[in-house]
Amino acid sequence: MAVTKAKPASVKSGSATYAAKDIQVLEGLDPVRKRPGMYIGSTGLNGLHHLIWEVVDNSVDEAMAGFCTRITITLHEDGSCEVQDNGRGIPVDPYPSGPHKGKSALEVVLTVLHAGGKFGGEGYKVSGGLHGVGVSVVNALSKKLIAEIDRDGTRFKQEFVDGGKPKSKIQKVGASPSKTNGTSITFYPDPEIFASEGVEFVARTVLERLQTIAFLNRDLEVVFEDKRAGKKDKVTYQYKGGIIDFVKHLNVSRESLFNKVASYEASESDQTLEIALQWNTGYYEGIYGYANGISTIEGGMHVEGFKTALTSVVNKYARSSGGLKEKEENLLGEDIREGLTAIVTVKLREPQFEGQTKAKLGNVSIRSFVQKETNTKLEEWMLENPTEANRIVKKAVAAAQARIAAKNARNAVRRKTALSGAGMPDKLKDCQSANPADSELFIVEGDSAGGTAVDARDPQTQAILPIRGKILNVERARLDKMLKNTEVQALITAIGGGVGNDEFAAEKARYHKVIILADADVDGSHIRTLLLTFFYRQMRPMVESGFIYIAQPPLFSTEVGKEKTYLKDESAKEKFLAANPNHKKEFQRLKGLGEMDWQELRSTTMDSATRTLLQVNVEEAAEAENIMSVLMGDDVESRKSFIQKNARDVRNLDF
Ligand code: 0RA
Repeated sequence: MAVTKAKPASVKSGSATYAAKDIQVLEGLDPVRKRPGMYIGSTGLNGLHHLIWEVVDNSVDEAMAGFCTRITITLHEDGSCEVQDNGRGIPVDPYPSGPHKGKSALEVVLTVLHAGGKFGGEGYKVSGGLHGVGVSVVNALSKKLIAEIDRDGTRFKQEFVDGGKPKSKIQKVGASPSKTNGTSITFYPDPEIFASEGVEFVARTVLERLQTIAFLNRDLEVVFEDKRAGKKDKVTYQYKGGIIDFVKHLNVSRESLFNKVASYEASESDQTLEIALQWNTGYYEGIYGYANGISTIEGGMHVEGFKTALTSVVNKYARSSGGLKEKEENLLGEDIREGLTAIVTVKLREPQFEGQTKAKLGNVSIRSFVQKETNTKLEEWMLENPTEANRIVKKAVAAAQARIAAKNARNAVRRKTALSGAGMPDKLKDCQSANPADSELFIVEGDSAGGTAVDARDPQTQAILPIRGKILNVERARLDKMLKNTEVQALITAIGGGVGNDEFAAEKARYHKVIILADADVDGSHIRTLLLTFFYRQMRPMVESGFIYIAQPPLFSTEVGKEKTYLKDESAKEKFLAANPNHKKEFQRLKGLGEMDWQELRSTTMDSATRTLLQVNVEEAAEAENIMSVLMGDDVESRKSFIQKNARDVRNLDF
């Protein structure tokens, strides 16, 4: 999912003694309430959860600085979120002079934008950075916030209301209940700010993030407690192995190539790296990059440096061990990365986040650092672990052979297309328009549904290609096999932009909407997943251009009088029942496209005036690829449990 990020914080070194005077002061909180999106990305659910990340990141910073071993996140029954840590406690001493004279440091941290330890604190060598817009932003967007600080045996408390207004000065409320220092921030998100999607936190979203934080911060204890009505849950994450455990966790559902996880770390002046990697017997690569604890889904310099060195180290080893003969070509990076799971986490000052979603690390200096360290440390690891190293080489050689086979298969398809001239596949019912911008191609599962779709279409702009899903469905194999499938060949010819990652040209595509129309059952979602993986792998520009869609045939039907009414999904059904409280007729759960006649298929699913389409983005297509590796992997148990878990709402299988 695309996450919009706020401005990265900068880190400067300052004086050795940290006191209130060191906290720099920029501005009040009004701008935050005026333009919340600027600070937390959005005011939807993403933005709401951003408030938690913001507060937690402060505690994580305290942990990174070596002062905190446990962070507890509690979702309270009254809708608030509490983040508690056993760090040093936010300073409470009053400002001796200046515009904030007399105010406590705590109050300034919570009421002044960009104030905080990150700007000048000696203890904060490396900052969480990206989320570091400051906890004052959380205060600004909360209807109430309570800060409780334990320092040197005393409990301090200060409360804020209505977007960060202090209710009173900081108070000493007695002795600390426990002997340790620490900070607790309890905030109530302002429902007026988060009006569009509400203020209810989603436990699963929080859990996922907290688990990642625990993996990235070895040994840090991260406790989650859900105390909300009907939700009771308590989970503790703590990993002695850190990112080694992270890699094992990512590979649990897969069959690993060997048991060991390679890992190394390094640091130089202002930057550090930690890398862990392992291969599985699958075909996909998963390199997960982090910079200062922030996920860099678009990659960046750290990941580039890692990939470059990995390619060179493995080739060097392959040559010297005889795994690769003298006359054979070098292995490509993609061959070596097949089945690789890796965590590349770096910490640095002033991280530059670039790219569409500000999730790509731009600092050039980190590339050579990661490359240099990987070159020496990974080579050492391979020399010390020859059994594992030889397996890596063997797998990469097999991947290279498969790559060459796939290329030959693509060339064969291309030659065939060229021989038959502009000849379109027999199965394709093309549209009359020759303008790609208003042409749509429906890929329809099954010949019979294909026939109905032909009747239902607008022949001017809508083309139909029936595809027999079963054929794809049974193949547990690489994409090169998929290319040998005649249905897929027809698809390539119909789209007309070529095939393969280097050659595909979206500007030659004959349709700017390619719409997958499959049944709402397990087979249907399997086919969707396969096709999405195919587009992601072989026609990625189609996905990047937003040309790939998923049709949304209705899930339910019911009768109103003599008329059949179709309802898109569960929420449409609920809305319908709310509007028709006396409706007694049953609801049918629609499984197949075959249950509708052509008029119904047209109005519910195909007619551009009345249908809804899901546009597929790159991350969703990438996720389909992950799902495919679970569906097609050798681990029967996780495949079974995955299908069972997702069978209730088969649409989940897509994303
Ligand atoms: C600035 C200085 C010091 C601690 C902190 C900030 C701090 C901030 C947060 C936010 C959440 N938990 C936190 N824990 C600590 C150090 C003050 C000193 O020298 O004692």
